[in-house]
Amino acid sequence: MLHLGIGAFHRAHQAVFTEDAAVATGEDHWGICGITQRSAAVLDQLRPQDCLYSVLERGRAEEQIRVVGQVTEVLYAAQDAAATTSLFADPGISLVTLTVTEKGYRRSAEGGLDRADPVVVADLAGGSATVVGQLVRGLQARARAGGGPLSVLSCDNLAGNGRVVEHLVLDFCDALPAPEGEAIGSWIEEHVAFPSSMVDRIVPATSEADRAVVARALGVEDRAVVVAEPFRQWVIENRFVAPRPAWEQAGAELVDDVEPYERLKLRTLNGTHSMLAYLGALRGHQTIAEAVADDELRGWAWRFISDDVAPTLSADGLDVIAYGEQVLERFANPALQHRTTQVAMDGSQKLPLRLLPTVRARLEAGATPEWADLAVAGWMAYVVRCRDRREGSFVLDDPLAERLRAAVGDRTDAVGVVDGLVQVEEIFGPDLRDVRRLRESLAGHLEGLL
Ligand code: CS2
Repeated sequence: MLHLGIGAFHRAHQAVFTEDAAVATGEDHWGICGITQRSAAVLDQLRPQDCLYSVLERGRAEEQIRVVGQVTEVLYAAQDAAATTSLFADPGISLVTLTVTEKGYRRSAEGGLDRADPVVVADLAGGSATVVGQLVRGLQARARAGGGPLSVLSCDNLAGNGRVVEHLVLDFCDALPAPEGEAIGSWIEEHVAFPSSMVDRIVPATSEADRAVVARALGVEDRAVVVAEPFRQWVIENRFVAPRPAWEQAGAELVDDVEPYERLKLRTLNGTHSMLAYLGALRGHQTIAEAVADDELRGWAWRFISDDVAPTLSADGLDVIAYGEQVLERFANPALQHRTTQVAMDGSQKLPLRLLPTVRARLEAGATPEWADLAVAGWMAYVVRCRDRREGSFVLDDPLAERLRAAVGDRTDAVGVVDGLVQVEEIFGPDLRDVRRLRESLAGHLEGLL
């Protein structure tokens, strides 16, 4: 299979499921060719060591190390564009998976292809720098070579991630010159499936201390160590048109409708993660575990889950309360040095997916989402703090950082900051800025936080 975005999460999650499936079934013909996107760093780490790497699993009481051998090659999209495109045409490839993070899809405020993005424009002219460009150019190569069906499986934290990819790919085809775009568009509709999946495993950034632990244990230097919690979950929409690994033999769940699981995970786990990241960072907590150990923050997180998130998911029939309790226990794992700043990254891409759906659903139900509003206000206070502090853990790492700085300006009053930030349509859409009681609730929380 091809994997776009071979970062730490993929290596601790999907590659592990794939190796476990190989062990369980004895079918060890699934190799992963990773296409790294942002830099050649992962390629430089993995290639010299035969693409082997270790997963340092840090449980509360014990840690385990396993060496994973499922990755067989790594390419760098910017340097190996031709090789990447031709791999799509390889009959040995039946599956493409993605973990390119929320910002990797380069979507417009409306959720479609951002045709104003200069990199997208360049790809429409023949490039393949964007993920959607790599997919379409690769599928064109496959179509030209008379290749067979292919499944494209997103493993990113987006609701309906398979639909998101399909929509972007077909949007890209529509934006191509007519005969070319129609030809590849109809080929894709006939030969490609875009199943969705919900993925879950906490994978903190690897530290030098982690690498030292592995070096002592293995007796070799592994420059590609990834760190993870013991827990992992993968719920996959059973909609494939070509062979795939038997991931269900490794504990993955194949379901007809994955969206209830995605909503549960995004709104409960990821929403609470962001709440604890921003409110925790503002209190000087370096890690999520420290934030959860703060009784007041844990109490607020619990109210967020039980009072605001749970009512929005009642129709899905999943046990939000039990899941929420498990999530807070996972967050409390002191062995994971999961930094609040790591989770705080890319807030402009994350809030619309993990916090604002809860806000919207509660407003539509006529309720005031006190705790979800507190989480959003926490993000706003974090943006202000990054403007004022610009050091240490307060650097605004966000693709819209400049937009956000401009939206906040030099305002110091809560009402002014809220009014500035709710204007950012990529985050709040065209509607939420006009919801007076939301603005008032956010300003009330933000006043206290500032
Ligand atoms: C985290 C996620 O950094 C973040 O935004 O909320 O990476 C989270 O750790 C994973 O989704 C857990 O499955």
